[in-house]
Amino acid sequence: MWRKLYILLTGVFPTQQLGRRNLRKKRIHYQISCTLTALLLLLLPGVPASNCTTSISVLVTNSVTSCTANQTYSTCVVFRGILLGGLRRLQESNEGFEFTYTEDPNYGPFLQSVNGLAGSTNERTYWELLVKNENNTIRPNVGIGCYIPSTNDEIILKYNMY
Ligand code: B12
Repeated sequence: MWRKLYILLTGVFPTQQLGRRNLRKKRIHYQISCTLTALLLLLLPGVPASNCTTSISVLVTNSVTSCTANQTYSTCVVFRGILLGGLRRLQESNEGFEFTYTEDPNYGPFLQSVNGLAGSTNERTYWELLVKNENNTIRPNVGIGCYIPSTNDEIILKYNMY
């Protein structure tokens, strides 16, 4: 069984004398293995996404300058995964969501900018993290590197003042 699987996946026959019939067989196996490899490669990028079981939405809102419209996106995190992972996945999905963060030595990732708009110490602005689930809105007492979303959380990234 392992020998057959090996031949099918690699297209290579273990060292042995091959007659004409076997040579033809080998070619067919090779073609099958090429097709299988191509199929596997096509499926591979989908593998991490299939682990992504906690669906969340992300609302980007601005309470400082009213000129930017609210934007809502969908993303997901893996089982007990952190929000930062979901935000990265969303950014990589090219749906128009971009963010940057800085690394605080004590508290970890600090959300610095969203969609090109950055918080500023001079202007006393920052991106506040809020979470709405079943009509309750909370202000988590941890940042994007520690918050673990629950299914159907609405993550609110609110440009705000302090
Ligand atoms: C002031 C303050 C802020 C200010 C900082 C602005 C500024 N330039 O001063 C603002 C309003 C921006 C802020 C935001 C948040 N904060 Co705050 N903040 C504080 C506070 C009250 C004092 C920090 C301070 O000035 N220390 C003194 C200076 C000299 O030390 P420092 O190391 O340079 O301080 C910097 C860091 O603390 C950093 N910082 C502040 N808050 C946070 C939060 C996170 C997650 C990170 C990575 C860094 C960070 O900003 C400070 C100035 O640069 C502390 C509580 C405390 N008493 O310590 C909470 C505290 C640090 N914040 C906290 C939290 C949770 C947040 C938010 C995630 C709240 C939210 N849900 O939106 C957001 C961060 C969102 C984001 N964009 O990532 C928690 C962090 C706990 C943790 N383990 O993650 C603390 C401990 C309060 C708490 N709830 O217990 N915060």
